[in-house]
This record gives sequence, C-alpha cells and structure tokens, in this order.
Amino acid sequence: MKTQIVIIGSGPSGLLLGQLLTKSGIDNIILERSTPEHVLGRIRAGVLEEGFVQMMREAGVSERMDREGLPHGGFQIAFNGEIRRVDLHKFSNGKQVVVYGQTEVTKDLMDARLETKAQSIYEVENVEIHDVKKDTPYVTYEKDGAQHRIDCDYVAGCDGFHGVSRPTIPDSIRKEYEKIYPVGWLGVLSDTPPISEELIYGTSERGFLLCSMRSHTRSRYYVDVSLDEKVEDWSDERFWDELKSRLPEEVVGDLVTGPSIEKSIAPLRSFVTEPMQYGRLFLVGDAAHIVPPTGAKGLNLASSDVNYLYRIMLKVYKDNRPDAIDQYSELCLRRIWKAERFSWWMTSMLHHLSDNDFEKKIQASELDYFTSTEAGLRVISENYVGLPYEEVE
Ligand code: FAS
Ligand code: PHB
Repeated sequence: MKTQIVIIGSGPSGLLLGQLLTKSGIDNIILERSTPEHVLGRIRAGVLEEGFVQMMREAGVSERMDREGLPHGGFQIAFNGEIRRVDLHKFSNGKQVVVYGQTEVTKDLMDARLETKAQSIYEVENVEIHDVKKDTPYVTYEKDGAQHRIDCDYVAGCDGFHGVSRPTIPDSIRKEYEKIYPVGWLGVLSDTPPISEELIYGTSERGFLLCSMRSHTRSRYYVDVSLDEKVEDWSDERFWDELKSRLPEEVVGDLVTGPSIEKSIAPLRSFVTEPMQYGRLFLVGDAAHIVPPTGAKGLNLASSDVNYLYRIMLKVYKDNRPDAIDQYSELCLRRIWKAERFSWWMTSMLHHLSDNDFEKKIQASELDYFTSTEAGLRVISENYVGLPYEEVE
C-alpha cells in the first residue's frame, strides 16, 4: 500500500489530523491497535479550549458539538470554606471554553471519517516505523496474522503515551522530562444533574475535588486519592460521602447522587519528550506529552499539535515547501511548556502535595492572591481558555 501520511493511533489526535488532511486532499491511512468500541469506551477529558473548537469547525465536524456543547464563561474555585468565581469572559477578553466530552469528540470524528471513506485499519498488531531519516519511510504491521507494509512520505505518531512512535526516536537523541505526583484522581460518571452550572475545582482539609459535567443530566466528579488506592475499594456510597466531606457547606446540599456508570483512578503525571520530530516522524498529543488534568489541557494540547502539523503539511503539499517541517517541534514545544507550567501550577495549588507547614501557607496565600486580584484572575483565565496558536511560517 502507499499513502502520503500514515497516522498511528485513532484517538482524538489521529482522527482530527486525519479529518483535516482528508478535507484538504492529502491522502492518509490511520492504523489503530484496538477496536472503535474500545477507543470510544475510554472516559477522559471534558473541557475544550476555543482553539480546539475552531479546529473541529475547520474539520467540518462541529455540528453536534455546537448544538450540544455547553459554553462556559467561568468556573469556580472552592477553598477555605468559600467559593470564588474565575470570570473567564471578563479576564480573557471575552473568550470561553466548551464542555463537551472527549468521547463525543471521538465519536463525531469517527463518524466523519466513515463518511469520507478515508482508510482506518483497526486491531492491527506489531506496528513498526522504518526509514524515517530517509525520503521514503514506511510502516509495517500485522493484521489477522498477515504482515503488511505502507510506503509513505511522513508518519504522524498519534499513538498516545504507550505507543511505538516515541521509542522510535533513538534514546541518544530523545530527552524526556517528567514529574510524577503522589496522588491520582478517582473519577465517577453519573446520570445525575450537575451540582452547579459551572465547574467547581476545590481543595479542602481532606484534599482535592472537582465537580464537572457532560450535559445537564450527566455529571463527572473527581476526588484525589493516594496512589495505593484501588477503585474496587470505592463503593458509590463511599465516593459520594468523600465528595460531600470535601464540598463547601453552601453547595453540598445541591449534590444529587446516583449510581456510577463509570469509575476509575487516573495517575497524575507531567511529561514532555524533546524533540517531537525525527526526520519524517512527528509525535502528536499524548505520544509526546502528558499533563495532570487539573488544567484541562491534555486533549487541548493534542489539538494544538494537530493544528501545527496540519498547517505544515499544507505548506509541504500545497506550497511545495518541504522545509516547512523543520519548525514543527519548536512551534509545538513553546505552547506545550506553557500548558505544562499551568497544569503543574493548578495541581500544586489545589492538592496537598507537601507536609511542610510553610508550603501549606504559601499554597493558601497563592490561592487567595490569584483569585482575588485582576492580575491573578487574568493569569488563570488566559491559560485556562488556551493561549493563542502561533502562525506557521
Ligand atoms: P490517546 O491515548 O487518546 O490515543 C492514542 C491511540 O493510539 C489509542 O487509541 C491507542 O489505542 C492507539 N495506539 C497506541 N499504541 C498503538 C500502536 N502501537 N499501534 C496502533 N495504535 C496504537 N485530558 C483532559 O484534558 N482532561 C481530562 O480530564 C483527562 N483525563 C484523562 C484520564 C485518563 C485515564 C487518561 C489516560 C488521559 C486523560 N486526559 C485528560 C488526557 C487525554 O484526554 C489525552 O490528552 C487525549 O486522549 C490525547 O489524545 P491522543 O493524543 O489521541 O492519545
Ligand atoms: C472533566 O470533565 O472530565 C474534567 C474537567 C476539567 C478538568 C479535568 C477533567 O480540569
């Protein structure tokens, strides 16, 4: 087989890139190791930056998101028994975020790909990437016991944190930066009305909490737990009691509990690999970087990488600019590191990560300052709605 771009991974990164390339007449094939049902079954992000929303519109897959997505012009932070509002609209010059689950984004992109008849091959095994330092890279894989080869111009590694793309860059060239946090997020999805119209992040004596949602009838809640906790030890009742013990008095009475339809514990990690490009291989999304979900950046960083790679590929194929690929890694990393900082900072502000009394006082003072001054609220807001994408040269 031959194509212009092989995309490894059919998560949001791979599907969004595939849809944009296909719309622009750039041929691509997606290889995915699991089934469409498994990809859709993963419950993950819930908040889309404006940049992501624009990319979905440009990809022509925003109709349901525009209809069902919930625009949010602010969110709340609960601490010290009070709740303060971060007015995103006011402090980010009128920007907002849209609450629309990653599952829905993935479904819309999968449906669009089926319509374009662009090729996606699921349940592949042993994907290997070859000759990316030459002009003629190729990818091999197994399917139903048979070995296959796809010759291409470029390879987009959209295969997440545990994929094959990142290890394809030699250890001698790759530099990895990592911070592991001593807590994870225990998350519950329930068909209950959200406790509030807006997201509530919070920190209490007992730890972190987040009240989010997927719609007016489906809620998503999180509390942080130590890394030795097991999800099977958390009955619904135990989870709701823990969340209630962390919520401020003024809202706890508004919590509607119900049976969980999904429950999981996700570890918190900050991770970046540099460079994100090796010859004709490009790392995209979680294949290159991970953030703790406190800043709602994971999925959104995938979209900014896709934006840069897509615009570079337009330069390569439409403007005959093969040199345009050289800017990819630096363009992505400038925005990634700012999002890594914001995600680390929101995590440090809202979780008990230190037993040091001085550090606890600094944390409380930081929360107080950044939620009570225009300067502080502007910093939080412009990062939360997403920093602008740079132009591709
Ligand atoms: P993904 O991991 O989504 O997709 C990679 C795809 O590649 C997968 O389908 C995988 O099966 C496939 N693949 C892997 N290896 C392969 C191989 N060798 N061959 C072929 N295919 C291969 N972000 C937020 O913003 N907010 C959140 O609350 C949030 N919660 C999260 C909870 C969890 C448990 C996890 C793991 C992540 C969470 N994230 C969150 C981040 C998440 O949303 C990611 O940023 C997003 O899925 C990134 O999308 P992709 O880069 O497409 O990677
Ligand atoms: C979610 O709705 O799953 C969600 C929202 C905001 C975050 C993280 C997760 O920061």
